[in-house]
Amino acid sequence: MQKRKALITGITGQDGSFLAELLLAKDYEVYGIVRRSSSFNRGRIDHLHQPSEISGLRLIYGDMNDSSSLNKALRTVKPDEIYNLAAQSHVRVSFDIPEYTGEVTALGTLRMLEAIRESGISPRFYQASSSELFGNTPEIPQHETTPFLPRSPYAISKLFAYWTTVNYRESYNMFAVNGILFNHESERRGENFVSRKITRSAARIKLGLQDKLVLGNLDARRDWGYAKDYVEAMWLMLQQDKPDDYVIATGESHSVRDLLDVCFSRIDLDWHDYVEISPHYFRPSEVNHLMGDASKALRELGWRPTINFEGLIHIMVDADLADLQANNKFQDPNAGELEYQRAAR
Ligand code: NAP
Ligand code: G4F
Repeated sequence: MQKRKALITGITGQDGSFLAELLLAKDYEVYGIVRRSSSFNRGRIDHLHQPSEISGLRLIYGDMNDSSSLNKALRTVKPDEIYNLAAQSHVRVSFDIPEYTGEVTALGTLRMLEAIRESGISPRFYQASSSELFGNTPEIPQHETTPFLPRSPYAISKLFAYWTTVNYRESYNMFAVNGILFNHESERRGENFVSRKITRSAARIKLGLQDKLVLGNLDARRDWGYAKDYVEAMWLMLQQDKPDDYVIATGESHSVRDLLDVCFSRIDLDWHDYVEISPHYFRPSEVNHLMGDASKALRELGWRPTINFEGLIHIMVDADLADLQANNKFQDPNAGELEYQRAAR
């Protein structure tokens, strides 16, 4: 029997790497679109990229801002499923580069949907929508019918992508779905998102590599889950009889302060001794409280999270400690600190 073929945009990111692992384990042929970068950007998928004849993973150069590369990828791969995970995904950064964020995150999705329409094939399409769509809605918890109130160029770009996906489903009868995923993290999370910034810094502080951690708003509340659980939900959405949109969340919310408590107590330190607050890390407009109601996903997809908040933060800080120790990054206390502080936005 022919293997099913999946095409993943954003395969080099946190979710792309976990999704590629999941699909390879399900015996898919996996194709990933990667963009050219001056420094190596495949650290998260290196372990999967053995000779492709063995691993079933193949990488193709392309970019969400380059329609012809998307058209070509569809023509050559002819995928059964497409997972559109590529985005400029950092909310704070989207205020600095709003136009670029819109290009990649909003128009990039439109380009991919148009490429599908023009290709003459009928792959199932997953769009990486976000709880940021809900913004500062007064409704808590948020579910599929909660009105959207986006608060950043990122969220507005994702709103465009969300409605474009719905529109292509309704207008062209495409199997196109939105996964409205709440925050999900892991040991592979980018180091400038708050969870990983905290776990990485805590591990560095524990090993004497860093003496302070500078953060922004500690009162923001998020519904944080484990990325590995969430990619399973993406796949499930594309296995249904009919296309629909689903909220994926744990149903619990915690503040950034709670995250500091759990993380630092895991390594027997008191975060109050190390954390400083800087206006630099506040956003022009903040999303205060996100908490999702994933009961539709539980009912229709049979999906539920397996890792709770505390378990997630423990996985992350333990992995950061182990990584720093294994790579002897703790032997020179000054190495890389300045560079690290600058990069951790
Ligand atoms: P991530 O780690 O930031 O990964 C983003 C991916 O997009 C990377 O592979 C990146 O490539 C790629 N990309 C960026 N610009 C591109 C372009 N112009 N052309 C092609 N590829 C491009 O994000 P993530 O956390 O895995 O999230 C995956 C998706 O889910 C994103 O769309 C994000 O907005 C959305 N989402 C995430 C969460 C969450 O909590 N993680 C929640 C809801 C929705 P490089 O490696 O080359 O930079
Ligand atoms: O970790 P964050 O940067 O994630 P944010 O803004 O919630 O966005 C993430 O989740 C979305 C889903 O809801 C995704 F769509 C999006 O792609 C991304 O993955 O910030 C979380 C909270 C914010 O309220 C922020 O103000 O942490 C607060 N925070 C406080 N100090 C900080 C910092 N955030 C960052 N990145 N850095 C800080 O120093």
